Amino acid sequence: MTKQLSTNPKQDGFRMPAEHEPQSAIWMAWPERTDNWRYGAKPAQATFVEVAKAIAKTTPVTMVVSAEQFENARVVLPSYIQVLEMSTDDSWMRDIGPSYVVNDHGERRGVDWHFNAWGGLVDGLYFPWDKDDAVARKVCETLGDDSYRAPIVLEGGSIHVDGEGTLYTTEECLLHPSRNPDLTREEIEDVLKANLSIEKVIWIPQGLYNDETNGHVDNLIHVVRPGEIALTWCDDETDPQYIISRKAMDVLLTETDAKGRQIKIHKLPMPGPLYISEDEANGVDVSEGMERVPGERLAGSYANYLISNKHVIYPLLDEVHDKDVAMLLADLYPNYEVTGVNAREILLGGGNIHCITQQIPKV
Ligand code: KQY
Repeated sequence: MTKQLSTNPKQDGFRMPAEHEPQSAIWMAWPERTDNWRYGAKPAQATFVEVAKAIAKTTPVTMVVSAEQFENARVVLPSYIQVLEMSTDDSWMRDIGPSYVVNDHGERRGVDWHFNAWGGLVDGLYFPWDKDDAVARKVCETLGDDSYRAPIVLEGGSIHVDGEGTLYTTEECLLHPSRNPDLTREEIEDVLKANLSIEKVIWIPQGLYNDETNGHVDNLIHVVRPGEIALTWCDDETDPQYIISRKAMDVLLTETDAKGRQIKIHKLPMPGPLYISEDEANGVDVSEGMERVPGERLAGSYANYLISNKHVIYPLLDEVHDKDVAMLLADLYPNYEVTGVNAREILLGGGNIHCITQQIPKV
């Protein structure tokens, strides 16, 4: 029987591993909402199938899906992808799934953050979000793992850890009035330290331009390995991303990580800039939280890739840069496989490959 624990991971000797550490599975959630995914979510579903197939080259994948879509998902996904019925409000497993922690005795537990659809009643993207909020606990329950109900609103995509004591996040998201308005920066740091056993938080001022998550860090940077960061870069001074990336670089160059290392930065080109077309915008049902206006700037980033058991799965977003990014990633990750998946449909929904996946560490 699994338990919801009333202690915290740090006092119990558990820490959050980095994404490059061994994983036993990747979990995803099937896209369905027609006010987020165009044309009845069919193009997005086809993309999720491709992402799942790519990940499954090195890591088993579980796809959770509603009762209504179970039959369809089972048919279009290959038999080696596990399909499991579970209710969700949308399909961003990075944000609704558990952040797993492990100890030195080969045990793992889930951290189940409060989820409020990226901003609750202040500037959230949909209502209600109770099914999403219940997902982390259900994942842990299904895997037979105990969990902690962490006392703050947080999405998994708003943090990156290096597994050696450092956590990267953005002020824009974690200090946003729609997340934990009653907590100070120091109080939020204390919760992160208690729940992930990190020692140092590196606060990057802002996330990617026009990101509807209030600047998730996983859409701006990725941790390549402890002490090394891939950062979305923009050389066009007239682009709003220019100053955002520079400010991020300033912080990363000024700070040292939890082990006292100077941080090495690898620049990732920015795709585009990319915009939503009229046809793409018109394919989405109208809703209050998620506006899709033709011509609007999309929050496209190559940093939104997944690392899974010596395999990097990255989004193909712009023919001008896709191949260079593959070469760059191959350089950054020697002895890793690098797979690109055409990811425009995920981008149209507001995120990318990292946002729709959640790793379960191997113990
Ligand atoms: O982590 C993410 N990028 C989730 C984005 C949610 C967008 C909903 N339209």
